[in-house]
Amino acid sequence: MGQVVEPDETYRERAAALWPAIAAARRILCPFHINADPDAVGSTLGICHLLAGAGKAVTVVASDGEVPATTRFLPGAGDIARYGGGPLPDADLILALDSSDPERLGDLFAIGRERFAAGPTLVIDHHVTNTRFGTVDGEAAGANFVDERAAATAEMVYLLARAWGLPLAPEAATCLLAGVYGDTLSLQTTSTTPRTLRVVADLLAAGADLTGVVNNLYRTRPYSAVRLWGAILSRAAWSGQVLWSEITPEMLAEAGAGDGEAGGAINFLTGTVGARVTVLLHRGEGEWRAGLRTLAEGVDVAAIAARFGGGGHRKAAGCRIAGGPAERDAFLRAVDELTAGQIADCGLRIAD
Ligand SMILES: [Mn+2]
Repeated sequence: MGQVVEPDETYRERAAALWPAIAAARRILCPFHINADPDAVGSTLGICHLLAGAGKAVTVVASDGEVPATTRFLPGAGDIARYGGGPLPDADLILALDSSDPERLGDLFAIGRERFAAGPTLVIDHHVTNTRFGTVDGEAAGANFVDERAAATAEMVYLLARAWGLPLAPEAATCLLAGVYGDTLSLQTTSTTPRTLRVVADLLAAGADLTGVVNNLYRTRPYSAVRLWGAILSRAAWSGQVLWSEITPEMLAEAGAGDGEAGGAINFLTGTVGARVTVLLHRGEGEWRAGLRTLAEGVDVAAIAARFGGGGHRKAAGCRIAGGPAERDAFLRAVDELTAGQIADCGLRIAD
């Protein structure tokens, strides 16, 4: 197969630290976060295939009961359990991938809070805002591996698989490729590194279905999504140098679309000339769920989202805003001010 990526010292160490809890477990519960994206589903299904190959009984669970349509083609997606409340399934170990904090696991965490606290719970993630909620024997050491340099949690899973010496079947490779392609917008984000590309090369060599990943994640969409995108784009407006739009229940009903069908619209808007930050707001019950993106140098939307109790990455983050249109507008003004402050702080000239 030629050259392959070697996991570095950190990965070998962390892989060794994580392994005892996995080795001791027979039944492993792998929940992925609410409003799942291809990295959440792909990294989780990927590790599921790897550990199933190692003889483990692995159950993958969608914390909010939803499996995004773009990921339903992934090998094993048909077996994903959809959490609908009630006690957690029996398991010797909880393994949470791509979740920056336990609240991202929604009701599954709210109801299983004691189970999470008791452990063993392992956390593998690449979000800079990760709260290290993993625990084994009451200790966080050895229960959390966060690599904020990884473009996707799926990139981490590949390197861990190498460090663990687990063989990678084409099914697992396809799931991990979907994770990397999802979080890097097909290798376009600034988080994409030489290592990311080498991992992708290895995944393709292992038989990953590139055409399936690209078609399902980026090329095909239902007509309802086209209608929804039209509504989102037509509402795009400025608040200072913040470009924003929103998704309301009425818009979804009119388009006949589900919330997940807006996926990608925010990244399209982010390319708008003159936008320092782009905000896409999803209207919920008495609150807004805000996605933030930026292409601007010196702007860190994770820091802005953190001011509102959210988190994420420097160039892509999210948070929740309680209230109605007045609170939404105040939030947008605050984002504009915080952005201007960040640009001033990093010494860049503020362009008019
Ligand atoms: Mn991710």
